[in-house]
Amino acid sequence: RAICWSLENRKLLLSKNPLNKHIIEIMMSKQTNLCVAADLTKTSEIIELVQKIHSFICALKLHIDIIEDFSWDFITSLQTLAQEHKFVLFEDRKFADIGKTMELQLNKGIYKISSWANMVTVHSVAGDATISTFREVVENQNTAMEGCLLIAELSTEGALTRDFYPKETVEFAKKYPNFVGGFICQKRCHDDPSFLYWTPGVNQEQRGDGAGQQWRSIQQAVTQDKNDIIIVGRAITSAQDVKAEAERYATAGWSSLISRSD
Ligand code: 6AU
Repeated sequence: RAICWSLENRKLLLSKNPLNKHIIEIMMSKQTNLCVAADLTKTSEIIELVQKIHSFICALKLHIDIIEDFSWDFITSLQTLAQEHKFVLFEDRKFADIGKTMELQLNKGIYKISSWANMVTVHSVAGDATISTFREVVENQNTAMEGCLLIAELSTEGALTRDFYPKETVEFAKKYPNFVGGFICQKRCHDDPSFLYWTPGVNQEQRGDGAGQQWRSIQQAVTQDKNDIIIVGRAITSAQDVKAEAERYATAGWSSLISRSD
């Protein structure tokens, strides 16, 4: 039987995974498949950004270690905004070490990521034992963590995430369907509609940043490459009118997603 990729049809399947259940409900109620990458270095800049764009996002992606004035008040403010305006907090930490180190990096240090992030990114390069460590962290009650995304494919020129790599990454994810919500990929890397496919490398105007990043249009990312959620950073955060640009990306992203039949 042909797989039906419409969100309506996938909702039940996606809801088996706690992270995807949370995300799909937000996506459908706010009608957005936009995740904004808030790669800003001051907490006030991030809060100001969120105040402008909250209606248009399903997830806010952070790199907590680039922030120069980190504080717990900042985390509390973000959590309040996330609760009120319905989006998930996504720490793009790209864990890639042995399980024990990953556990410490999730739970300890300055940022105590597992206490506030609903989701994180994990590289598959260290093998699937790291993912089983992740499961233990998620199962701990004192955590905000609902699941993770595995990095199947990077957007940069010359990335080594090619050949067998995305396929083997998918094999790991299949072992932990309750904790792995999906993938960071360039092209949909698996034919299973119970995962979500998140893609960075999206910019409607520019094709590269001169430092290895490769951008393509929303149409390419969603319609041709068949990803579900677009991750957009500088195209929105550096725009003159951030709010209008977030709305433009969200509208174009959503219409590409819902008009896709496969
Ligand atoms: O739109 P940009 O290029 O300003 O930002 C893209 C964001 C950045 C990267 O750290 C991240 O997406 N990213 C990732 C993620 C999400 O894991 C993987 C990747 O292959 N490429 C990429 O740009 O915050």
